[in-house]
Amino acid sequence: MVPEIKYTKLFIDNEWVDAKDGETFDTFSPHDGSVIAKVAKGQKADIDAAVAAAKRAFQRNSEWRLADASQRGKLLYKFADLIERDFEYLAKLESYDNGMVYKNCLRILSGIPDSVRYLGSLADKIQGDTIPTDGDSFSYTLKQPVGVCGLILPWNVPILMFLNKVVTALAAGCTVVVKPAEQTPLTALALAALLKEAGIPKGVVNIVPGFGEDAGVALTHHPDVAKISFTGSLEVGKLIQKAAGTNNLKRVTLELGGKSPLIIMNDADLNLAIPYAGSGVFFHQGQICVAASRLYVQSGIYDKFVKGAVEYAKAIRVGNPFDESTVNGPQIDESMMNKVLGLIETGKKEGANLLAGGERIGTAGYYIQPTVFADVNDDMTIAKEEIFGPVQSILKFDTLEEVIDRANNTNYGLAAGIFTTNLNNALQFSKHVEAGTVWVNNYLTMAHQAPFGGFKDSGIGRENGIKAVEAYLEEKTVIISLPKKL
Ligand code: TXE
Repeated sequence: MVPEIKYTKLFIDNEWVDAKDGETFDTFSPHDGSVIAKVAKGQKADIDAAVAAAKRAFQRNSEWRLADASQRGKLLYKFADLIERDFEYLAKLESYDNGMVYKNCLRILSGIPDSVRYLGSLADKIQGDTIPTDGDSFSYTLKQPVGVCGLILPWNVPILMFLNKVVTALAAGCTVVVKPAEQTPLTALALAALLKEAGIPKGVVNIVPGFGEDAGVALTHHPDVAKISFTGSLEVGKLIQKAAGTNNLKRVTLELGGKSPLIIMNDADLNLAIPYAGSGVFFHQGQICVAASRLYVQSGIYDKFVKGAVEYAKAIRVGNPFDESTVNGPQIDESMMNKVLGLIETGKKEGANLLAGGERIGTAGYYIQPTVFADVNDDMTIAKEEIFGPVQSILKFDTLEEVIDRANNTNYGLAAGIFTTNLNNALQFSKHVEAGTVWVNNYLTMAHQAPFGGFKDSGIGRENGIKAVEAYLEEKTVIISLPKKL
C-alpha cells in the first residue's frame, strides 16, 4: 500500500526547487515511526523567494490579474477533475503521511471535487453594489482580491485544509504561499503538481514545507503578505495575530481549537445519540477541532447512556490505517501521543471514573486505546483542555438551562451538539450556546456550502460557504460626481 512519493521539494514559480541552504527534514509514518521521505526544509530565504513570486504573479498586467473571473473558475473545475482522477493516490498519500484511516481518507476525498467546483463557481459571482449616495454623486463598490496570502496548514486533515484555504483564495483572485504542517507536507505538494497540470500561471501558488518557528514566522511577519489564514492551536493563533500587526496590517482568518459540548437530553433517541457521540469524539482518533470532547448526559438516562458509550468505545478496532477492518489509526506523532497519555493520567489523578481504555497500544507507532471517563466534573483538566485524542469525557446534568451555562463556561466556541426529540430544547440550545456550528440530532456533518468557524478563542472569521470568499477580498468604494441631478 506504500504510495510513490513523487514530490519532496519546494514549489515556487511552478518549479520544484531545493531549499536555498539545501536542508531537508524527515516526514514520519504515524503507523510505525519510520521515515517516509526527506522533504526540502523551507526557511526565511525560501519564504522570501515564494512571496516575491506570489507578488509578481499578482502585479497589474500579470497573466493571473488579466484572466477573466470565469477563467479562474474553469481552472478550478479542471483542478477538481484532476483530483477526481488521482483520488485513490491522494487518499493513500494522506493516510500514509497522516495516519488517518484509509477508508476515511477515501470518504473525505470523495466530497472534495464538488467542494472545489462549488468554490470555482463563485469566482465570477463576486459583485459589488450600487449605492444611492446623497447629493450630486453616484457610488458603486468593487470587490477585489486582497493580494498575496500566507496560508498555514495543520496536520490533522491536510488535504481538506489545503483546499479550504487555497481554492477559496484562488476563487477570489489572490496569489498564495502555503506552509504545510511539518508532520504532513506530502499531499500539499501533490496538489500543487495538479494545480500546475490544470494550468495555474507561475507564482500564483507556492508551497514551502518547513517548521513554524522559521518558515511560519517568516511568512506571518512578511510585509508583502496581505493576509494570513491559519488553522492550528490557540497558542500559535495568538502569536499569528500579533505577528500580523508587526510589519504591516495583515487581514487574519484563524480556525483554532475547541472543547465542544454535546448534550444528550432524557428524551433523545439513544440508538442515534450513542454512536454519534462516539464517532463525534473518536473519529480520526480525536484529532479534529470539533471533537465532542465534553459529553453532557441528562440524569434520567445517564447510567444507561454510559453503559452504551463504553460498549461503543470498546468495540472500536484500532490498527493499521490501511487494514479494511480498522476504525481508528494512530495519533500523528510521539509528542502528540504523549500529550494525550499525559491528559489521561491527569484525568485518573483528578478522580474521573475510567471505564474504557486509558493506555497506549504496543510500542511501535503512536496508538492509544479509545478511552472513556465518566463522572467527570467541569473543573477537571480533561473537561477544560483540548485533548486532541481519543478520550470521551462524560458529565451529568439535570436541566437544559443549567447545561447551557455549563456548555458556555469555556473560552472556546467552535461547535456544539444536542440530541433531543423536543423541538423547544433544540431551538433554545441552538440560540443560546456560544458556538460557530450547532448540530441537532447529528454530529460532525460538514457542508462546503455552510460557513464554518469559531466564537470566542476558537477563531476569527469563517471558512466554507459563499462568504468565505469575502475574507480574501477588499471592498473599494467609488464615488462619481454628476454635473447635476436630472
Ligand atoms: O499546532 P500548531 P500543533 C491543536 C491541538 C493540538 C495542538 C498542538 O490541540 O494538540 O493544537 O498542535 C505552524 N508562526 N490543534 O503543535 O503548533 C506549524 O508549523 C507561524 C488544533 O501541531 O498550532 C503548523 O503548520 N506558524 C487544530 C501549524 O502552525 C507556526 C489542528 C499548526 O501548528 C508557528 C492542529 C508560528 N510561531 C492542532 N508555530 C485545529 N484547529 O484543527 C507553529 N506554526
